[in-house]
Amino acid sequence: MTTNTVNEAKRKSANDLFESPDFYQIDDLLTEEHKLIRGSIRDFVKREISPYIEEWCQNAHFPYEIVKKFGEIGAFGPTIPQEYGGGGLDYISYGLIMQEIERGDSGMRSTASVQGSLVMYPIYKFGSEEQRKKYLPKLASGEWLGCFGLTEPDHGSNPGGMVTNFKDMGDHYLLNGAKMWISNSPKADVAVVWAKNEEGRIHGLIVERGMEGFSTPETHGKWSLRASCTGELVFDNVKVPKENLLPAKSGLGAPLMCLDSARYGIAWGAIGAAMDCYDSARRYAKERIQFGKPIGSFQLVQKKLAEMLTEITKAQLLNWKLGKMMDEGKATTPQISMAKRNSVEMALNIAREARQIHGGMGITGEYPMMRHMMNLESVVTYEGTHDIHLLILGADITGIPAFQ
Ligand code: TGC
Ligand code: FAD
Repeated sequence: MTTNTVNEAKRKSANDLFESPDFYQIDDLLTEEHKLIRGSIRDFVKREISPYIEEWCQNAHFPYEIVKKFGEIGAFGPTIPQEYGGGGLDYISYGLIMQEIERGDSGMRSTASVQGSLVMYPIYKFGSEEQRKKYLPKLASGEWLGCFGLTEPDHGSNPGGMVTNFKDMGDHYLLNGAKMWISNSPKADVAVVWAKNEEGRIHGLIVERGMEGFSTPETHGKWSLRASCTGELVFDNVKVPKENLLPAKSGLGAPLMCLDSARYGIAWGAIGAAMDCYDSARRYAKERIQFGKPIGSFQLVQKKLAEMLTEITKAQLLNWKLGKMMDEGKATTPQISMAKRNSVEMALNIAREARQIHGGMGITGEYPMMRHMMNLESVVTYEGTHDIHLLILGADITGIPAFQ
């Protein structure tokens, strides 16, 4: 990309005209507080993300300064109680925050959802009171950045097979192994790491940057989530203090509970990416003239736009209901899988169709579709692949797990 093209992309994204569709008056289901929260995050994205995101992605740059800014606007741990620095908000608010941030960029939403759902949530849910007090306020404010280490080089969809392990050495634990594909890892101050003890039981451990034998090499060359940093976690005889073990829950169910919360956030986030693509396509269809008319006057273009709006509206309603069930503590893992899977597939389809409406211009950084599309190729894989979520639903429907 030439400097001129980057500048043009910056100029366009700086002038962020985004308007969200609300075809079924779903705003009527939101409280005034929900709308205020959504508005403030939308303004933040227009001010702090849209003007720069194209350049960050083109240069594969993670803007570390965004961490503190996310802390200031309450994007980290919105559902964690206020006494620990969280927002004390409901799950609809959490969803709306993820939706607005991912409307800006999925990589930015990754930074926020890992910190809230995968780092703060396990410390809050499974941590001791001392751990909560030590870590949560600093993570909520963005003073510290966290990451979540579950996936390993040979164990992605099947985390239960993990080989990362720790031994009880009397006054400390000795941690060995490696994690791969870890969002935030190269810059993280704190890692929540899942590892097996000598009996093969999975536990969560809090590992801090600076512990001897702990390193976080960055993964380069991604075509997706280029504004998010991704890396490994390598543990070479790391001495972890005993007070860093999360005491309240062990077993694979503990990290899977965290994933429920993060997958819920992704279900909303992906709608944000879809809305951004739809909004750009709607605008372009009215402005772009071919054969003497706006391309939006052709039936084939209208079909694309009508189908996009239909799918966004269906996903909005599904997510809103899921949010209510989350607040009531009734949402099940398969219900969350259905929403994550539906939203991401819907967003990917809309990104592709919206790209087509923009013709050749659609492949440039002047418009957001290619960036969203490439980002969504990670979103459809992480937090459980599209097919794993289908199998979670299949197991729920039939009572027969088909994972192996
Ligand atoms: P399975 O036998 O089904 O379950 C093992 C144990 O866990 C219990 N359990 C749960 N407990 C609480 N909440 C849940 N949601 C639970 N789901 C299961 C279950 O009852 C059982 O307990 P027990 O006491 O009987 O042992 O486990 P399985 O090994 O057959 O695996 C099932 C499977 C494949 C669905 C699961 O492992 C899975 O979800 N795999 C996908 C892995 C995944 O999603 N990884 C994500 C890594 S993190 C990430 O991608 C972050 S990206 C973030 C970003 O940048 O935004
Ligand atoms: P595999 O598990 O090897 O799957 C490969 C293919 O096989 C997939 O299509 C899958 O659906 C299919 N497959 C596997 N098992 C079955 C089966 N039983 N039946 C049918 N099909 C099957 N992980 C973390 O722990 N923390 C993070 O912060 C994190 N961030 C990530 C960021 C990015 C950008 C990416 C790309 C990944 C991240 N991940 C993270 C890892 C992510 O969760 C895994 O990539 C994902 O769970 C899939 O694992 P895998 O890549 O090893 O694929």
